[in-house]
Amino acid sequence: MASSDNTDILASTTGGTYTVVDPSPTVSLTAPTNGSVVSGSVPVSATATDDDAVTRVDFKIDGSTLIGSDSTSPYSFSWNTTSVASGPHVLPAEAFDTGNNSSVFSVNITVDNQPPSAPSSLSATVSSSTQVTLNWTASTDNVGVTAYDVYRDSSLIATVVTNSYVDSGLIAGTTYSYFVHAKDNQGNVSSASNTISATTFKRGDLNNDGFVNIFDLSILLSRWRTADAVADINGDGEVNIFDLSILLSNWDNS
Ligand SMILES: [Ca+2]
Ligand SMILES: [Ca+2]
Ligand SMILES: [Ca+2]
Ligand SMILES: [Ca+2]
Repeated sequence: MASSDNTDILASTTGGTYTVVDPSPTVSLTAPTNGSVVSGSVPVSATATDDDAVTRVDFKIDGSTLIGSDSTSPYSFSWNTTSVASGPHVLPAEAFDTGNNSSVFSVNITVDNQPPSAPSSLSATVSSSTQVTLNWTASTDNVGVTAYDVYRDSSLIATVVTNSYVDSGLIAGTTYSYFVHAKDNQGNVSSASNTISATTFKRGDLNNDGFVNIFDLSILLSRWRTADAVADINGDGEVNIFDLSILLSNWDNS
């Protein structure tokens, strides 16, 4: 005969041999949640109850290495996840009662303290006096790349999710340098890509040969009254007298 409650046995029996069962605690991990990705220092927290008293809750990563223990509710501690390798882990919370009976509640988590690989093969294509198009080879990550930070002359100018960016509104005939960093969902940042420089076209230098001359005038006239982006120097949507005026005012005699 077994009972789940010591008091019941004493009250209702008069003799014989009995096995007294001391119920184990109930325990639940409230943070981190099952399936979550964690990095850096994270709060670990459990709730536990017992018919008598919970004496402590132990946290053992992958069931082997004790990473924390708390004897008072809320059963919690701050865990520095860099103590384990990035990747999937099992995080159990084991609650003990005064009789040293225990129960375990585990969650599966992924630790990600590993930054993405650096973006590579960053290239810059100048398409006008005001615009540079950047392309690079995508980074990889142990969990996933979520964004790229684009820097112009060492200042962050954009955060994009694809591996290309069009930098517009630039100044004609000016050299800019660019590099890119990749980020994952945990904010781990890769090292920088290669640095690439690009010089926007001189204003009116439509064929980008370094001079504003008859060749550019020829291009402009051949695209007269169209919306051609290269010949529309002032960007008003049409190749017209204003663009001709700009071209002539930048005319190179050399
Ligand atoms: Ca108990
Ligand atoms: Ca990562
Ligand atoms: Ca030219
Ligand atoms: Ca125009």
